[in-house]
Amino acid sequence: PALLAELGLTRYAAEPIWPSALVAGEAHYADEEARALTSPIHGLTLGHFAPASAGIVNLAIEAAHGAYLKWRSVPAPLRGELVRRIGILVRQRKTALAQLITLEAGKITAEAEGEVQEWIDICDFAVGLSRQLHGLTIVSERPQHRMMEQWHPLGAVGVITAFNFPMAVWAWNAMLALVCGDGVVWKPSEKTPLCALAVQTLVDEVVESMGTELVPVHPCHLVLGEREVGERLAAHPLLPLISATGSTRMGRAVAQTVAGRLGRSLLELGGNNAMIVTPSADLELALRAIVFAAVGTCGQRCTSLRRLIVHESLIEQLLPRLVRAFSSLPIGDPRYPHTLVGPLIDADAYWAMQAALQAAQRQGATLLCGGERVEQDVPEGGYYVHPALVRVPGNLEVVNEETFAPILYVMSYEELHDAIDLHNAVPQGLSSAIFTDSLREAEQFLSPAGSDCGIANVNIGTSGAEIGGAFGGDKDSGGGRESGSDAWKNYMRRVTNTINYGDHLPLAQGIRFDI
Ligand code: UN1
Repeated sequence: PALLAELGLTRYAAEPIWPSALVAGEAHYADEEARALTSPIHGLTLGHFAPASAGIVNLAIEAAHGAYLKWRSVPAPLRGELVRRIGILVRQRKTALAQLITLEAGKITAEAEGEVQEWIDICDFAVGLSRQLHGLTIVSERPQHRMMEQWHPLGAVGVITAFNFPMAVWAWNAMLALVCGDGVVWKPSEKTPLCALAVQTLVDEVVESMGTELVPVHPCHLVLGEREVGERLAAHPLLPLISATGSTRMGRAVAQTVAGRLGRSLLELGGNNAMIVTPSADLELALRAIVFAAVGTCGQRCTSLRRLIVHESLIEQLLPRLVRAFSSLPIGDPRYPHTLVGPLIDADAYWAMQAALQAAQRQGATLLCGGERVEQDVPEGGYYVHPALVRVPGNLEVVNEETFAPILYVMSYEELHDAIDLHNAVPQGLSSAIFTDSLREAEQFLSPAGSDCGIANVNIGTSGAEIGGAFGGDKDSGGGRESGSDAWKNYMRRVTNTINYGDHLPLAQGIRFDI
């Protein structure tokens, strides 16, 4: 109760059924059948919520579109002021927000706080950006003409997010969309509605505290629900951009619906991230990077390390050390400060992990350690597992799939070009890394003929990207780029202007058309 009070959630969480939507700061309750939400920590029920009905979803989309019509004319630096104040309140509530992430998504405290920090960081980034939404000026081929580009707000943006980053991924999208002058409708994962209610409540509080003179409308809205709600967003013509994070299967469905109406989609889908460890690698660094990337967030990041491609000369040395590291991890209640591996999100995730391990062994892999459920010294009712290390001869069929659990497949290589081929021979292309002290090897990995991922790192792991870079990957990872760099352009529309300040009307390409 103290946590809910600190997050301004008392009034919602006290209800037998939580609101299905927060639209313009107002709670809406759906008649649909409610479902119980349990915590991955101990399986205890946290509350109930009903998916938003079609009517409520439409209301939220129309509210976001209506908001955009006003918000687009507020000068961008003033839009940035809203984001600046959101960032201040997030800082004040950082601990409580992180505790809620831990409770609902099962993340350990340090990683939950890291996630809230990502929100704070993207606020700062977006505030700076609010004075830098600039276009080019271009010389014209015609005398006394000038060309320029402007970036205008795009409209209302539909944001669909996953359970594993229940706040940060929305924040990457929403904080940029806000400074870009867009409205936002958010459908979070049905596994983390309470985090979403806390986030939306915080934004609504800031909007209301600023008064209608500074912020004439509520630009952000929330709808809870399952796949059907996401489908409604994807199909709606008032959402020119759908930004969706989740599985490749989900992304493919969203992309097809959005493309059918010629909308824009920004997709952050699965990864199958690998690290190459070469003979010159600093093994101490590599070991730490491997363990954090493979077992952090219990292997449930889209950037989690799933494949380790090790030079054959290192295998004998590295494997026993990895087995030791994997076998001695503090696994348990994510609220305890010394825990490094918390629970899987739910029973389905546990069974998917078991199925993958069995398939791997059927296909010729050897389980080196882990995979089994931890039942001692962990809260009853949660799905705690020993992270698994699996020796594979190469990219087996099961290795091509992303299993959202802590399984690390280890394979060996002889020549770097073979390692790069193995690296790229999966359907996904999100994040990648090489550990090497050889400049040649590092540059080869980063070159056009190297890693085919959207993120390629040297001497750091695959996960834990900073917000300043563009985040995303290619192939089955979806092709979208969010967060830093020039990802803001996704949330705006580009307009090319040509201005004639002369008293003639020359036509481009030298065309003569005298009347
Ligand atoms: C995700 O798992 O969906 O790079 C996002 C990372 C985090 C974001 C991951 N900054 O691991």
